[in-house]
Amino acid sequence: MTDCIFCKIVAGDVPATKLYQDELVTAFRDINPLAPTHILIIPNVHLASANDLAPEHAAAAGRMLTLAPELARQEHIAESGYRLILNTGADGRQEVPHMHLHLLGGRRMQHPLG
Ligand code: DGP
Repeated sequence: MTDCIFCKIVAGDVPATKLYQDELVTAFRDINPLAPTHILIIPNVHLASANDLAPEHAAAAGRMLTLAPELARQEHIAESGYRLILNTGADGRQEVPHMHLHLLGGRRMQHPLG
């Protein structure tokens, strides 16, 4: 999508600190980190939110999930733990309309969710 900031990051048209990219997904550091480690993992294809997930996206969705522990190990937070968040829609407080998985760690998260 031409006016999507995350599509532009995937394409390399907007700079980002990319940690991983393959044919399905891209991972980069959040511009406004809420924890010592705050990474966004996104599908390369434009999906506005998790509501757009369909069976043909299973490979990308699976890659997003399996990449998370790899990046957590790379960031040395796998043992201490981390939180994966997939905000969806207005009530989910999703601000950027390109589906993204937050990987947050390096500090103790607040409990409970919400
Ligand atoms: P959400 O509220 O779940 O839609 O979170 C969107 C996140 O995206 C928010 O933590 C800030 C981040 N973000 C927004 N614009 C940019 C950008 O241009 N570059 C990077 N690296 N992160 C961005």
